[in-house]
Amino acid sequence: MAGSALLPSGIWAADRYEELRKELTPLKAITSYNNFYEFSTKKEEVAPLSQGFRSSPWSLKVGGHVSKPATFDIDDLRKRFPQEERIYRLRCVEGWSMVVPWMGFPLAALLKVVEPSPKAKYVRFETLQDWKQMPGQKSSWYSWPYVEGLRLDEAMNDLAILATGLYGNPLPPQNGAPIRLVVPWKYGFKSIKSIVKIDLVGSMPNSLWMQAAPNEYGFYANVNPAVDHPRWSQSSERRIGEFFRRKTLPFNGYAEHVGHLYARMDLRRDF
Ligand SMILES: Nc1nc2c(c(=O)[nH]1)N[C@H]1C(S)=C(S)[C@@H](COP(=O)(O)O)O[C@H]1N2
Ligand SMILES: [Mo]
Repeated sequence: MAGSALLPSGIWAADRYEELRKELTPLKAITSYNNFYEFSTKKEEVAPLSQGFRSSPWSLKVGGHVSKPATFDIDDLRKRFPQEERIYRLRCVEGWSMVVPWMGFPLAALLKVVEPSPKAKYVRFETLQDWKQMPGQKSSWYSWPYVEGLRLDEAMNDLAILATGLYGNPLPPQNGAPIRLVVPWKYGFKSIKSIVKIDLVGSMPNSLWMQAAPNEYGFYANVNPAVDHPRWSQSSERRIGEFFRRKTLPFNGYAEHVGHLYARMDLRRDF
């Protein structure tokens, strides 16, 4: 992979990249402690239950308010968009965190190819629906398929990527093979896995978590130590592999890159 040769340019270098590299969570932990409710709500069950998942062939349909809707084959996507390494903090809304070396490309690069029209205000993402492969989807507790969304300007921010790998190898099923979103300044649930469809839409998408518990999981879900979850504090987190809790950073440490997106918003109300 090209990751290490490509010394992160622009905002990367500024983001204490080499320091984060020293904090990497081991591959073993990243691939065995997973939230992926389509397989199981128990983190340790996800990896074993997902091993036979068919992530090839795979196509990703991009449409909605765009001038050039298209369906991409995953191998074409990998060839068309240069894969970069991006080491990001991942903060789950449940209060734990990791540091993950993703491989992927900016979501903005894909969106530019399909050319969003002026009506496009939000981006809506959808995970595969196939209960034969994903036993968790037999549960009617959640409204499948898993849906997530971003405002268009958030989606165009260079930090938002579509990841296709981690630690230099293709994504394993439990981490969202073959392609998933990674939005490092938001709680982990926004980073939707195993995406089959992306639509540019005019109004705010209704995500699976907003439908499940609107008072607990808002659309924005920016990591914010000052706004507690109704059932627990968000001021600190447990980094997997560490003993002491550490302070949670505003926007998960990415405030200088994304803070401007929310300048005129009340982050307590729009959580
Ligand atoms: N389709 C789908 N995407 C998902 C989830 C899920 O259950 N289904 N869980 C989310 C949550 S809560 C987190 S914390 C991250 C976990 O990603 P990881 O297992 O790669 O660490 O994936 C997110 N993406
Ligand atoms: Mo999460």
